[in-house]
Amino acid sequence: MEGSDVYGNMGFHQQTGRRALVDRRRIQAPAKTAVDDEEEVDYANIEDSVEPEEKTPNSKKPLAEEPKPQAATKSNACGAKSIVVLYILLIGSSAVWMALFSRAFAKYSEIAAVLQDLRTTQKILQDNDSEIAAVLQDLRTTQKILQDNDSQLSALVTSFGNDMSHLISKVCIKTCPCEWISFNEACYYFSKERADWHKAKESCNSKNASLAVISSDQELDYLKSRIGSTHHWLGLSDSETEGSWKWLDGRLVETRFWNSGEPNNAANNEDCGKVTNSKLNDVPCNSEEHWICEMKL
Ligand SMILES: [Ca+2]
Ligand SMILES: [Ca+2]
Repeated sequence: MEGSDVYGNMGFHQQTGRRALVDRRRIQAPAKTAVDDEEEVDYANIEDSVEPEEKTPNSKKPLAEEPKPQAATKSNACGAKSIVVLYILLIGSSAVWMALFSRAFAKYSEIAAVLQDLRTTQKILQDNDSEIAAVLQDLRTTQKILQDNDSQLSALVTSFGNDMSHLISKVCIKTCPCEWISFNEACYYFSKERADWHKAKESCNSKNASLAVISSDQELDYLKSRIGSTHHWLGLSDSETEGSWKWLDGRLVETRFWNSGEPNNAANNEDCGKVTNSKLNDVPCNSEEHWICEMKL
């Protein structure tokens, strides 16, 4: 059919015109863009859209109306919306990342401050440890000194105890009983009561002592100084042999110890001797006098 051939030629001319229009746009475009690609896609769509027209030879569309780029305009709007959405997403994600980064930075700052505090605390503890170690060392040194001193003190106490025991033993030996007086390693007892010579002698014996006997001028002078004006029996008599005066220890009585004119054996009854503030005198043994007991240390 000629009509079909004519319409078919018209479709061919329409395709040729559109391709020429696209080629001009490509030539006029400074560079290939995504939009151009879309146009190419549109071109294909156009071709596709033309094909049904080939199948419908009755369609009569003017050549000038077909090149309208409606699909390209829609694609550009859709791309712009996508770009806006992308920008919005990019801005939103950037804001989120900024917020997260700010929060992380704040946390990092807090952690850094905590770490700094921990380091400071650790340093303080280390310093305190050093001080404590020094104090402990001083304490150990002091403890050792105290232990050494304690050992020395224990040794001193032991030595002191031994010395004290030794001294006490000596003091006990050299100490006279109560109411006794010490002189030249001897103890003397001066009686407050009076008795005859024999009772006086027994009294001294009951005290593990004896009537005092004189061994030196110093002893006689000492006893005289203690009795004052009173008279005291001593351990001397001539009861065994008249005129032979002896001390109770068996020694003869020294002549120089007698008072002047003594012993005179007055009334032929003076067989016992006593001491006065003027040396020795013989008197009757039944006379009642004070007496002096003597105990050797
Ligand atoms: Ca006589
Ligand atoms: Ca006489």
